[in-house]
Amino acid sequence: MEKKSESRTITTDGRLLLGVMERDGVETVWDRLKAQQPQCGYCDLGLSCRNCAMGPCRIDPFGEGPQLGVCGADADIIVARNLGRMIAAGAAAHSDHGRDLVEVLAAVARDEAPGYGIGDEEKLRRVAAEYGIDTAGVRGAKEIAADLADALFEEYGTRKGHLTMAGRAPAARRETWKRLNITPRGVDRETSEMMHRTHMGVDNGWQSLLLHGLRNALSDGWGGSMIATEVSDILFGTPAPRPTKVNVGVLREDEVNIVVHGHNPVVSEMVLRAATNPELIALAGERGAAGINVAGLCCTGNELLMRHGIPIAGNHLMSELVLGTGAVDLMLVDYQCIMPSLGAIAPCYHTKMVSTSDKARFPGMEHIEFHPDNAAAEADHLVHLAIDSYGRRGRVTIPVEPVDAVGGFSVEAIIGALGGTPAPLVEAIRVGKVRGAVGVVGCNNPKITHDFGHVELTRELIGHDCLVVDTGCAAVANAKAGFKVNEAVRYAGPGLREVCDALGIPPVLHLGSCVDNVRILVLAAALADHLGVDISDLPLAGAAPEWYSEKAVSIAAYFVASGVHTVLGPMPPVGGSANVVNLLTVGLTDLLGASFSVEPDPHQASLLIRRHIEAKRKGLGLSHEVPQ
Ligand code: BF8
Ligand code: SF4
Repeated sequence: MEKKSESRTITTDGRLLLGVMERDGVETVWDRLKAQQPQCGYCDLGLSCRNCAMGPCRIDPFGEGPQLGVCGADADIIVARNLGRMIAAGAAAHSDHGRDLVEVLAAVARDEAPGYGIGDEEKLRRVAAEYGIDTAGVRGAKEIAADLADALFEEYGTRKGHLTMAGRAPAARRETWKRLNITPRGVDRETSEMMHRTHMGVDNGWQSLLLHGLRNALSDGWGGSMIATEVSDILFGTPAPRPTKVNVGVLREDEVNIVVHGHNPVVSEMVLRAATNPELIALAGERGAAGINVAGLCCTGNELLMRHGIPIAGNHLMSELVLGTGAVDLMLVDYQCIMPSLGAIAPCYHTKMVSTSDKARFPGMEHIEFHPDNAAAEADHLVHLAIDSYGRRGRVTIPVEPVDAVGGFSVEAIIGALGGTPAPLVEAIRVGKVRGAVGVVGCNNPKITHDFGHVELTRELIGHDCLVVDTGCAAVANAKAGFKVNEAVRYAGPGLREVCDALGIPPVLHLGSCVDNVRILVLAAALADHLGVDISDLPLAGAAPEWYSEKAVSIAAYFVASGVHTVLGPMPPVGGSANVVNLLTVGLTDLLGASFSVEPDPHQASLLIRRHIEAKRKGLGLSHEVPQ
């Protein structure tokens, strides 16, 4: 048993809770992965297609069986179409999340969202000015918010020909996009066009399909996700560094525990507010609880962690295991990355499960729909449900103490820590104390030992003087590993250590949720602009060591299209086409100055990344070495 849990996760809380769930006969994601073996080899290579009813079709990778689908599509077309649809789904998820935030902003402007307000008026004015909105002092915040919400809705189907926020990219990058005809035109347009192109009988050029995939991804990175992040900051405040705690040890045995899971901060912000309502705290006290504790999971958790220092109980592969503590009185979900298994596991441990979004239903969960106009009242109701559930607890197992971390590194906070300009970071890179910076991002995937990819890669990178910025489930993994306190400089190489000590920052900076990957784009653009170069000239890289989701494919594609070389852990389903693989891993370098690599071994991935960084240093005329 011990051995099995060790191959499944590197985390102590994960291993101990796997033991609990095994004792209780509860099936988890790892058991289901095993039951699915062998997984379909055609699908794994991207060689199956069910885009129409003449199919489903598959291409024989060994050249003996069919080489064409019924319509005549070959391996290159089928692989490129499948990848295109993954990007479209990922971009749609992020962008639709962004639209939900814009709806709240519009409702706030109309005074139809009780409990919500403008959390960062300075940012509201700054973003509004970017959209050419009159922000003169006499105009009130709500008036400006109304105009900005209109302008942002317009981005989803813009007729301007390009997204406004794409203007944040360095001029050289925008020129490249223009030359390749991949400037993102509208958030919904690119996703819709991808679905069109991949319909039978439309785009059958594997190269043009892949190029449109990049444009679709850019409409996420410099569009939908960027809108999600910016509007979340405007509504709930721009993050600043603050301490927090991580792992399942953040649950409290003597308090009512509410765990918020998903991605959209709209519901969780309101629940957090309700949890501080003195009447509800008093009610919890009457039921014998010492308080009401809100903790996060996945990216909703990251949103609250970034802005309020709310503790986070775990990342993707902890979402089932956390129920095994028997200490989760209410789990509240919004959307994305919520395993439909949760509703079946929860009753084994008394946990009340509630879904909140009209577009995300789950078996075994009560559905209580949140809208801007009813959110404040519903949040109080949910806290009541949690207090009731506390009284039904059985055995509680909280097997570890939480780990300290610091989150909240928005670009504004990072530039603030640098003294208001990127110059000190650029200088540290120039003199070689910091070799470069790497975004370690993305999910967990049960095909990779939980957190191993993130933690080992990050440990190696900071040990070799690369600053790491992270988001999503990677950020939670690195926080659990203890990399996000100032004392973590002990894991850093001497140069990075000196710089972090001088600035008073950890060697791994938590930039937020997955939509917050756009903070990495904005930071990269600021560094490039400061030096007067393109993003692809900088000693930067991205990595998604344990990715699983379609959103991660979109993120990786917009990183590469923005000029950031990106290393994936798990292989995407493209192996069935040598042409597609070659374009993604080699050919894109000529077009974009960046491409993809795939390397599941974190030590090898670190080597690849450091070689790339040293090559970029050389290109900039900086000191460089040959990483071994
Ligand atoms: O958006 S990192 S497993 S939780 S997809 Fe999901 Fe992946 Fe986690 Fe956040 Ni991002
Ligand atoms: Fe088969 Fe072509 Fe239809 Fe795909 S689109 S299922 S390859 S016939």
